[in-house]
Amino acid sequence: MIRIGVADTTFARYDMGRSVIDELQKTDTGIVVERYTVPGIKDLPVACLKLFRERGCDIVVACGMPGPKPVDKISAQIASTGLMQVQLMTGKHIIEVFVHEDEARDSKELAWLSDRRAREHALNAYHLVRDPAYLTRFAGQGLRQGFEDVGPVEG
Ligand code: RDL
Ligand code: RDL
Ligand code: RDL
Repeated sequence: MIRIGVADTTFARYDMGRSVIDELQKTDTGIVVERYTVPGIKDLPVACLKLFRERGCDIVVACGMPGPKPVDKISAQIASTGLMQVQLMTGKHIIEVFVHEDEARDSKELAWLSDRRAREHALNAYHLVRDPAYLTRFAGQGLRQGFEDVGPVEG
């Protein structure tokens, strides 16, 4: 049985964890989801570590929303570095679903982007854990999560 962790935050202005879980539930009835919500992105690395060690997850999707200010960008870099460290400590993937508040023009687009990036990365996590070779068929295709794919270049 596949156990997928979802770590998310109360700081985020959109419930990306719910989008991830909704998307995962469409794929396969054999998935168990373990959710862990923390205050903010800097709390995500240990949340992910606990999802691996204490709740037996095979992969974790970590959702967070860095704010628009320089201090938030620094927090995002620290959080991301922590997530890398946990991946290297455990040898397991953490799919980082970060949506920066200033990527979107307004709150409506921020909600749309958050939902779509969360759902697309939920499927990336699902495929990585189900069949690590699956994504190779899309290698070099310029895929993005949220906004439109940019596609491959010719040459
Ligand atoms: O451990 C408690 C907090 O320090 C932690 O939750 C931080 O991640 C909170 N936080 C910041 O302190 C900050 O300056 C967050 C951001 N910016 C941010 O942009 N997004 C967050 N948290 O999710
Ligand atoms: O874990 C899921 C994603 O967070 C991870 O795949 C990132 O590497 C995706 N990514 C970004 O989030 C980003 O801001 C990438 C880039 N920029 C980039 O420039 N090139 C990438 N990925 O290959
Ligand atoms: O070059 C335009 C975008 O690719 C760029 O703004 C990316 O950095 C946007 N982005 C993030 O900022 C991020 O934190 C992306 C991701 N995560 C991601 O996981 N997937 C993306 N973009 O396609």
